[in-house]
Amino acid sequence: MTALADAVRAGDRRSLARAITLVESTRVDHRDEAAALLDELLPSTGGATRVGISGAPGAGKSTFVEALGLNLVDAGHEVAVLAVDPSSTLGGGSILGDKTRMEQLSRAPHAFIRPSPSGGTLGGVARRTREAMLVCEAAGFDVVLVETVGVGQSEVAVAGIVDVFLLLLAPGAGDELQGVKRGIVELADLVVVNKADGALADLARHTASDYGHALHLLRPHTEGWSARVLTCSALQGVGIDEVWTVVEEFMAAARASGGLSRRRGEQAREWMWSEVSETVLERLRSDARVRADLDTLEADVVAGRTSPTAAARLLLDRFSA
Ligand SMILES: Nc1nc2c(ncn2[C@@H]2O[C@H](COP(=O)(O)OP(=O)(O)OP(=O)(O)O)[C@@H](O)[C@H]2O)c(=O)[nH]1
Ligand SMILES: [Mg+2]
Repeated sequence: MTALADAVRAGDRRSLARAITLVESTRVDHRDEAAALLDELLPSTGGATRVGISGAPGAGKSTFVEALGLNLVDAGHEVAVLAVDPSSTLGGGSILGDKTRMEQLSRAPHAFIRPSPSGGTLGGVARRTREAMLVCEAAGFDVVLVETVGVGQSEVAVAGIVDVFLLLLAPGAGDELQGVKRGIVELADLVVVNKADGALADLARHTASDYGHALHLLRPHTEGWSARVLTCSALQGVGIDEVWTVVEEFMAAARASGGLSRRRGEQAREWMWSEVSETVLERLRSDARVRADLDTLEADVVAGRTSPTAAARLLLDRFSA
């Protein structure tokens, strides 16, 4: 693991990819290796600006990430993009589409794009993404962009691993119509109305001012920061630099107030507990005493002969006996 850690830190791309594959693996022996690797890498992490980017399907997230990523690379940044899509499998569906949409960025030497595979729980997706993020930081990336689709719960998980959470919207519809849950709007540190170009420009401005008013009524996601609303056109590359300027303002304020280290500390604490929950559950499920007559017990629960609560207690008692 030390050799792999050294190669990651030296910026070797193949080792970076191997390291991420390792942290994504669910095999028990791989989990142990991944933990050792992350321990080695930990002192070299923490140096990136971690940005979560969410929005309904078709809002233009991938186009936006590509435009922002290219600007950042041009400005001398090293940019890693992690695309979280709990609904697709590795190499499947929309991830492949994203790859093509981020065609230029994926060819840029100072950028690295990596889809996060689904499979397993949402907590698992967040865990793997978080670990992949740390590996990227150790490899020297100073910006990590995490893209996720804003329809389910994945953004709540993603908001729990980033420094700043950006919600990308298309002009027009209110959040319900865009399939974005109110709870997700509440997580936003920054709302960006995309597609502010051509015939949609006016509508984009209206949408932005609507959100400006709405956000005034919400409790800010980050203490001491009122969520900002901007417009941009990812397609034409207009307004992208302004978005980054606000991200940097956010980071500067969060560093100065101590909010950034508090947030990261809190995230690490929560991560520890979700790690505990996941691991306990994995061990419980594979425990011989638990598995003994599991089929019968489950059948009893299904048939209503045993209550779920009683069955759960029985399993837990066996496990902790
Ligand atoms: N007019 C206009 N169209 C845009 C803009 N940004 C993206 N689009 C278009 O919107 C469509 C969806 O863009 P994507 O970047 O794939 O959107 P996405 O949010 O990543 O979509 P999913 O990954 O499927 O959730 C594409 O046809 C883009 O060309 C923009 O700034 N202006
Ligand atoms: Mg996309």
